[in-house]
Amino acid sequence: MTMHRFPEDFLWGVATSAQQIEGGRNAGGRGDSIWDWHATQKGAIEDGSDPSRACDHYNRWREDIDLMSWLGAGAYRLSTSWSRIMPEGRGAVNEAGLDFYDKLVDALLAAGIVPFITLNHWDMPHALLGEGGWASRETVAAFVEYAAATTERLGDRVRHWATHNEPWCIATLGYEEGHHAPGHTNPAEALPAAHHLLLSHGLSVDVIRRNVPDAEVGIVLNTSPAWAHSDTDEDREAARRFDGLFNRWFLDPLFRGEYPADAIEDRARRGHLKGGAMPFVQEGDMGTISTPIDYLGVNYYSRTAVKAGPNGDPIGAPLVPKEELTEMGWEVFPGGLTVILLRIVEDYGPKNIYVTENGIALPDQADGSGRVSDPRRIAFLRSHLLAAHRAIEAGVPLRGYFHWSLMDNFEWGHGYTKTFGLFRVDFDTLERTPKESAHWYRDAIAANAVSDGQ
Ligand code: IFM
Repeated sequence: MTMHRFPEDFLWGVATSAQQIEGGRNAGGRGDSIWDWHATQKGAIEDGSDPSRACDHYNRWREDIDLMSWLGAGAYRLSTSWSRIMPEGRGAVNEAGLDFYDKLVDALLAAGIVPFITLNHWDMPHALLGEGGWASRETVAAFVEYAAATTERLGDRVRHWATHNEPWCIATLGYEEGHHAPGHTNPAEALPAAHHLLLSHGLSVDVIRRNVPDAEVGIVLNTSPAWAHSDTDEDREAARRFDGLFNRWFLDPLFRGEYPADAIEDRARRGHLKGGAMPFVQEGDMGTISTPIDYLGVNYYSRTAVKAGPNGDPIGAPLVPKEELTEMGWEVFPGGLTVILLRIVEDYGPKNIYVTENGIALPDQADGSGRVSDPRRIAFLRSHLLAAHRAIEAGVPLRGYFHWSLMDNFEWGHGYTKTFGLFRVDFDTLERTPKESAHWYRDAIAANAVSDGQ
């Protein structure tokens, strides 16, 4: 058995997001978000639930910081709720909303936990939807206002900021496929939405730097290496297309200041861009989007094995039997983390990288005393941390790892049916109980090392 030691300053963390844990829907002047509204739409949430109470973190945040201290976590990735801070999306700031995060940040720092704040983890104020949400360029200025107000208040204590979480999900699942809020199914909205997200990111980077001494500013992308399902030309071509639309559509503008030409052609062929034109891209936008950042947040859950569909369009088709997939239907493929990290470094050269999310949804049955034995999560953690370690050895500037998630929470369109937490949450009593994986992670953090179990 070999112990694989991490760098001395490696940050071990856990991650959550406001909408998924806070609850307190109308508390302290908070406005509704698009997810509060989306959850009221028939059939939008698998179990008919909503995030109004979620984990009640809004009232139990002290207890949740104690959980992190028990784990020995050095960092916590959270998001602020735009609807709590600016209930109308722009304009008036809700001081009570900022007060909530003020107290939370102070308590985290007092516990020796470094806060990493993401400004937009999908919960845009519902008031902005009337103008088109992210499909409208007007939303860009609203987001910058919110970023300014939030960093002005918290920037004296919080150094690490991310603008958006997983813009692909917002644009594609929200505006094209309709699985996420606001539930639109209009492919013509997805690319403008993605562009406005990126533009608001670029504009906010400077604003955040003005408000935060010694700031570390980045953005968080969901990444997945594309795997051709077979060695046929068709499947290889489909994998290239998937990579263009999923990974490079965001990485290229951020690091190279341009959208990938092959992916533009693919979109145009699918009729999503009339004549290949992108009228939503205005002069100067690409320079703004590619404003240098301090770190890239990489969310990694799985590779994507891709088959060619009827028009050659990419179709995800896992390479392993169904029984081996997670509750989300995702393949466990730790090697993909090393692959994507190496590729990002080689192709884009970010200064620093954090794995800002990585985790697994399992059936997680509790026994009579609420105890959860989750050996598959422990195996997942071990194999992915070893994959991250291999990347560090190969020269990737990986500075930390945030497990998704601290605790079971509101998993968007799946409601409370998918559990990713290190801590089990009983959604009747709201009691938190460490799963066996929480004990394992705690030991790994204390050792600053992971054994390969051999
Ligand atoms: O729960 C989500 C999170 O909000 C964004 N990344 C993926 C997680 C699991 O689906």
